[in-house]
Amino acid sequence: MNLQMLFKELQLNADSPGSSDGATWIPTPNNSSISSINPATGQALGKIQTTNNETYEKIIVQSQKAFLSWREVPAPKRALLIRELSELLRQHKTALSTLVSLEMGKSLQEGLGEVQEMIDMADFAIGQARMLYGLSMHSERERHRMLEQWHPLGIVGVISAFNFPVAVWAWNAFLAVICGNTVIWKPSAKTPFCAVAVQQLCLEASRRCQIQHIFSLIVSDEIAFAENFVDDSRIPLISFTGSTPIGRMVGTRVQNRFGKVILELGGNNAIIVDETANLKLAIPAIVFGAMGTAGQRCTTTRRLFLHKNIAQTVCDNLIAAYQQIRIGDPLDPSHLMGPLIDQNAVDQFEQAILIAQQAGGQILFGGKKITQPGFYVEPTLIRAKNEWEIVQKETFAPILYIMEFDHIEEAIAQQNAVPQGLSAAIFTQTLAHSELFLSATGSDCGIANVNIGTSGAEIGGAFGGEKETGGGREAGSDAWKLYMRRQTCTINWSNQLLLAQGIQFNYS
Ligand code: UN1
Repeated sequence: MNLQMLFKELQLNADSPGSSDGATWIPTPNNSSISSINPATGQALGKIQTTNNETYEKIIVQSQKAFLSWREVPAPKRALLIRELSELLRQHKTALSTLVSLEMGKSLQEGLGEVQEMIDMADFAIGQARMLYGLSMHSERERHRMLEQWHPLGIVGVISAFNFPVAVWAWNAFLAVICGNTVIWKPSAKTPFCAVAVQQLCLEASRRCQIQHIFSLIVSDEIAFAENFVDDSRIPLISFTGSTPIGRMVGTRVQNRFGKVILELGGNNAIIVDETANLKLAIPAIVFGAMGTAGQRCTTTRRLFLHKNIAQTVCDNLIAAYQQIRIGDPLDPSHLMGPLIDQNAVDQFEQAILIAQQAGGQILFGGKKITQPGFYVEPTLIRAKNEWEIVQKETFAPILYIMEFDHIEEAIAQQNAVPQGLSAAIFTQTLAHSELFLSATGSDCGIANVNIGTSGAEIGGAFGGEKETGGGREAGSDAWKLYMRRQTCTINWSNQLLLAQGIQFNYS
């Protein structure tokens, strides 16, 4: 598909407005704009007009107003909007996936996977709309009934990262909307065209449902603008995906105004391979986990713990696999790895390699940037030590630190010995090792897998992690509850006022 056809199908142009109130686009041609860069070439794809304060105010007011009636629409009917959107996503899957690969740099297979994740999430949310269950409890007082119910919050602000420029918004937005909220999306300034394309589909779905102002879009790369959004007390929930340092600021600011926050921050995910592991499963899982999305997933495998008896075999197999991986234009299906997002990411990669080498790290494969247009680097394997400062840190690049162990307990302790707690995996054929890893004394991560890598979670489970990963949960299971407020109700249908705990309060 050539660029012109792609832009036509997704209704984009080289100077698109980035502000939409969910009914229409709000052009701000004289405002500043941001350029979207194709990381495979370093060339600009076009410009997006940023949102100014006046437009922001308009969008907030419309979104607040729309919420007042949206909350009264029955949840299964709200799901019809997501159903229309899921039809449009299916129809434009190839085009949107191509745009994701073009603007973000992930392989087309992974771009298709990302849009499929949106479609899966839509199907999940449509069903969930009929299952916003509350509990009923037995009151300690006779002829009393207790129950809890769930109500929508209002505006949900979604701040998403460049690495999953569309799917992570969908995890949040689809649940938020079936729960009766309206959504304002602030995408990464590195992938604004993906957001504009999705917003076009939202506008079309809204037109079909004759509804307005449910999905809004704001675009900016200014810190003051982002701070204003995060501090805005008209937004009861902010869901933020990004780095731990920025997440710490977002979390503190939202908490300061007693808003709710969902944080999905950095990971430092490790795979343990024990002496009984099936290496036919382990090797491809490690390779995909470490270099998929060029190491730019929050679930990327960054550390590898190998039992000393199989360490050499695994390293030899990994080097052989790494040699076969073709790197280049992500839209060429023979390339399994594309570029990093920008020059800064390449600099961070080089810096991390240098620091690891200075600490005594031994490079087994890669370690250099690739000198060609675009932001390409070599996927890298380094023998390292878990306690090194650089290994303790998330570097958003395809660097895998390799460590050895003697005992499984030691491997699990090392796996946990980082500030982050997103995703962990073990490869083993030993039941006791797998059970230990999954027990309360095992992995401390939000996601713990057996004979499956650290990345590539399905939407059906709750996604998120502990410690510096921020504690948020998104997507499946009961994550929907985070987009609603819980109300506990006690109903007295007797003819006397009974106080709880048997308290007597007789004054006549
Ligand atoms: C992210 O990197 O922010 O589990 C999300 C995975 C994907 C989502 C990653 N389903 O790797």
